[in-house]
Amino acid sequence: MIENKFMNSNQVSIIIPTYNESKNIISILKSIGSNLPKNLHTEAIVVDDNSPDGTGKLVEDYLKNIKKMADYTIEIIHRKAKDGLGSAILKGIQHAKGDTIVVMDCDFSHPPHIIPKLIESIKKYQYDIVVASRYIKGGKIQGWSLKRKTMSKFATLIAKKGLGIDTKDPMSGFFAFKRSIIKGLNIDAIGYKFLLEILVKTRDVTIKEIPYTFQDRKFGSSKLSIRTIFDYYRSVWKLYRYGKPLEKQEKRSSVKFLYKAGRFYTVGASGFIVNYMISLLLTGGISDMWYLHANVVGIIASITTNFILNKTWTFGDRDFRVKKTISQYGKFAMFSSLGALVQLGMVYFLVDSNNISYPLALILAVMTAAFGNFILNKKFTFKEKLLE
Ligand SMILES: Nc1nc2c(ncn2[C@@H]2O[C@H](COP(=O)(O)OP(=O)(O)OP(=O)(O)O)[C@@H](O)[C@H]2O)c(=O)[nH]1
Ligand SMILES: [Mg+2]
Repeated sequence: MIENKFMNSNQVSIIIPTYNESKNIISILKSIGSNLPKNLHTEAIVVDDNSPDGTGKLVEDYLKNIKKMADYTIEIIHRKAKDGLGSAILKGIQHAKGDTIVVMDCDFSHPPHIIPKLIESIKKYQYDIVVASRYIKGGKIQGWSLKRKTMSKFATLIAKKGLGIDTKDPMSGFFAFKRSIIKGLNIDAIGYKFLLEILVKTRDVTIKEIPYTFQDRKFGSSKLSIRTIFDYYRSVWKLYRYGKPLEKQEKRSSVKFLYKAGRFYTVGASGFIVNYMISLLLTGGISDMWYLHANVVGIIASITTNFILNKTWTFGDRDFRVKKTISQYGKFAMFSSLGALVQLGMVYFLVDSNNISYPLALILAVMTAAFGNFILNKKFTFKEKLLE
């Protein structure tokens, strides 16, 4: 999808998405032109979303009036309406002819004098991805409020911990990469964070970070909105589901089986705590519900937390389509009830007819019911082979 038959091996394409950037666009295009490495052809591709302030028209007029240069060309792509930064970048890449892609904002937050360093790291040192970084030694942010800095840091932390990314500034909007690394990838381009998606979806790539000072925009206004923030968390969630379960390295099926059984029992124990705490809280702590009602709420709550933990952790199932998840939940709840019946029956049988003491009978019954539950859920709820 992202391949282009005109791709040129000695050309760099710089993608600049714009929305209402009339006060910045011409000066950034000029500034990029005067900061380019020599002996290389560079094309700047402006992707404008029909900006109401006339950014697109401004570029068209500018292009009519300047002399064509041999090693720096400018193109503009017009889209009909504002369709988000990520998809604008993707559009630019689809159009690009270069084998090296640079992505940057138009508002001078990303200083053009860094561009040659990005290109050099790719062309000369053969890195696959180069990130202009605010969060390594030598990098800075100027002009942001504490609130904006905290939001950025928090989002970065979520990306690093949640998605297992080592890059210090995975939320950077200023980066370059070899176009070949995204060949064949299915890019969603939700929201702002294009780089994050590449970092998650590419494997075995070499990454370098180059420090720079980010400066808040002087002209025009921010497009960062609640929607942007919402889109960010949606994209992290989607990327999380894209990831592989952690135990993928383990190949021996017996070990995998024991791993999962261990997790299932651990989740069961956590469910017991949830059940116990909620039942107690509802009868005394936060309300004075009748103890049997409170116990029903406790049971439902623990089945729910057990389900979520087993789905995501024990079985590493990241498919959360609503219909599928509800059907899995139904089976899980059914097996849990069945387990409770088995447990009751077994305790009765062991204590009454075999004279085994109640505590021992309880342990045996819980272990057996939980094991049966594990097998049933493994096979029927999460559709795994028994030994896997
Ligand atoms: N084509 C297109 N460009 C966009 C869109 N949203 C943002 N941009 C551009 O993407 C770049 C980054 O957007 P900014 O508004 O600067 O976002 P930000 O850097 O997080 O916020 P500020 O710097 O505070 O304004 C700028 O060049 C914008 O003009 C969009 O929906 N479509
Ligand atoms: Mg900006």
